[in-house]
Amino acid sequence: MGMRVENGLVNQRHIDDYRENGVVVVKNALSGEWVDFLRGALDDLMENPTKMGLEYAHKEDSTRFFGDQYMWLTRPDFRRIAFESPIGEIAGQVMGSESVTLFFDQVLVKEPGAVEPTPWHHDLPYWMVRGEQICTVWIALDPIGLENGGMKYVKGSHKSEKLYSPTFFGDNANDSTFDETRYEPLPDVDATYADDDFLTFQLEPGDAAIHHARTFHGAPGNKSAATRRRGYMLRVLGDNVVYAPAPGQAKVAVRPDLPDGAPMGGEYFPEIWQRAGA
Ligand SMILES: O=C(O)CCC(=O)C(=O)O
Repeated sequence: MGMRVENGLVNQRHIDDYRENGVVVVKNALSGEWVDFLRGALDDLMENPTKMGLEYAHKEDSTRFFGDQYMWLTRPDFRRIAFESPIGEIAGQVMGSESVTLFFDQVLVKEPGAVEPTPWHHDLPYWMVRGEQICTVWIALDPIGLENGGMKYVKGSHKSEKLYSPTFFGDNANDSTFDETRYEPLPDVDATYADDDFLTFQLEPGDAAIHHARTFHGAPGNKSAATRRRGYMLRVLGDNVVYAPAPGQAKVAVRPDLPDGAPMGGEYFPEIWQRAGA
């Protein structure tokens, strides 16, 4: 693993596709060594969740649907992934930013038989930030397709500035403070869009799907009998992203010591990548 080098994984097609569709896949974003390292960290985390850890499964016939967030704050293994893996650089190249700031890390694991879907939503209304260069790098740690809960995206949905209410995940009221909301609910996405408006991908371990914070996305449950669906997410900020706390956003582990409207940064939101020469 070692030191990060400027990698050649991102080309102009990735940048153009991300801009046009609001999502793009970078194949083999992480090496097999990183995938093994992440899987090991995740195994341990599932036994020892942080205080942000949650069990989302709520249906009687479901299996485990586990999530956790902000792991890097307390765990050296997740800190290492955030700071030393190529993920930050890949995000910076795809977004076209001068630098990348770590917002937070997250995992979501749907074990075979975890039937709960991930409801359609977009991320920005959940988050205490405002800006254009905000994205998620979603890393597959298993072979993942629609059958075992692969994500679906609405092509180009990031282009509208309009924001919609956050949606509960797994019916679990603990995952947020959505007591007030400023936005109307997201329309019925499945009914509103045509088949060719949706993008889905077959991901292999180490592949990264990068989506813009306004892109609509959701996922079915894991209907596979044997294939786990482990996803690791790094949520990152490019240039000109500011702190924008508001009612109705998701619960967070830490807040920046900043006034509303100040550029995001500080010890809990560190820079993880800078463009060479920037
Ligand atoms: O992994 C999932 O099912 C949902 C992930 C998600 O919503 C996200 O990465 O923003």
